[in-house]
Amino acid sequence: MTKVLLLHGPNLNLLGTREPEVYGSMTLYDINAEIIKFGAKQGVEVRAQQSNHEGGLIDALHEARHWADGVVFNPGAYTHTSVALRDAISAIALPVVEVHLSNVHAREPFRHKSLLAPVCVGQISGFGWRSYQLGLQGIMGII
Ligand code: CA2
Repeated sequence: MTKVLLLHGPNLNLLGTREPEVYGSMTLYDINAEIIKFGAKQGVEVRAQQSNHEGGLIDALHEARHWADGVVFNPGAYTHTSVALRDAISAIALPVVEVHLSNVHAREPFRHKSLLAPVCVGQISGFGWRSYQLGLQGIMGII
């Protein structure tokens, strides 16, 4: 069975509590449940994790080498800053798709640049929680 890591970065544990106009009203639990259900319908096992720490996200990516076929990753603000996450994505040699709830290209200029997108198979941004669903469909096609 195909297995996918659904990985969420910093502050995404707060989804549904603040800024619904930017990030929607679903909680992280709700989003995970939708994506796990969607994956199961397609015969894909989705395991969800979240960390507020760069090192925790790096560890999750490293561990994914041993069990996952691909990764759907919302790196949050680390998208725009983290050379360490970029190196981790390059190192694991698994397909990773970068996803964002909001359209980062329509926001502040500092969000337009992703250090991670060049080492990902693609980037999906701006479709709310459905960005994760589109990301999963994309990674399934690649796997
Ligand atoms: O749009 C996205 O998914 C982002 O990855 C979200 C990050 C942001 O830094 C990226 O530029 C784009 C921020 C996540 C913050 O999550 C919150 C959730 C609830 C309340 C406040 C923030």
